[in-house]
Amino acid sequence: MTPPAIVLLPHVDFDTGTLRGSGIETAVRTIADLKGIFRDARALETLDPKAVVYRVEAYAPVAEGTEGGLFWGATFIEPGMVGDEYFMTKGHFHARRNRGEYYVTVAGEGALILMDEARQTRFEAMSPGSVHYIPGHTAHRTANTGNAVLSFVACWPSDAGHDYETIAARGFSARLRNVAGVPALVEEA
Ligand code: S6P
Ligand code: ZN
Repeated sequence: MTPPAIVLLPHVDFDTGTLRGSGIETAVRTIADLKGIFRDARALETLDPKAVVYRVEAYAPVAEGTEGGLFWGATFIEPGMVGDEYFMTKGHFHARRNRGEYYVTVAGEGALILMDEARQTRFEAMSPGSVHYIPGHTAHRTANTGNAVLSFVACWPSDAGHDYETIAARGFSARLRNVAGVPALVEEA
């Protein structure tokens, strides 16, 4: 009789959020990938285009677009600034607007910036253990406001999809900037 196949389950390191195992896909976003995301284009030009700003490790046990499935991911944002803005993710709405998501912070300090479809923007402080529910119809972006890597894990529906175009075209209505040493949302003019 053939012995049952040994399935190697993915494994999370709870000190760092790192995912290990087969089938984990990694995406890297460098300074060069983030042109147009930060307000200070001159400050961006002074940075090494190849420098990594963030990395995403994702586990997709079902095909993208599958209804009823869930994906798991971990995001790692390096500490750094572009002018007075913190290193941050591109940000997106889910393509299927009503799909929500959970984030749980593993390490570091940061902010989850949320914007609804009426372009009202707010943020939630992220620190180890903080649980963030991102409702549907809400664009989300994370920024590293600390001096060490910010890492968080995420779980979202496999049919959520990602709409980056809306944010690329119009951005968020407010930016998280270092104002007198403190992260603060500043409305776009
Ligand atoms: C996916 C989830 C995260 C982000 C990641 C990077 O729905 O929200 O895994 O993909 O934090 O951000 P972005 O905006 O570049 O996808
Ligand atoms: Zn998302």
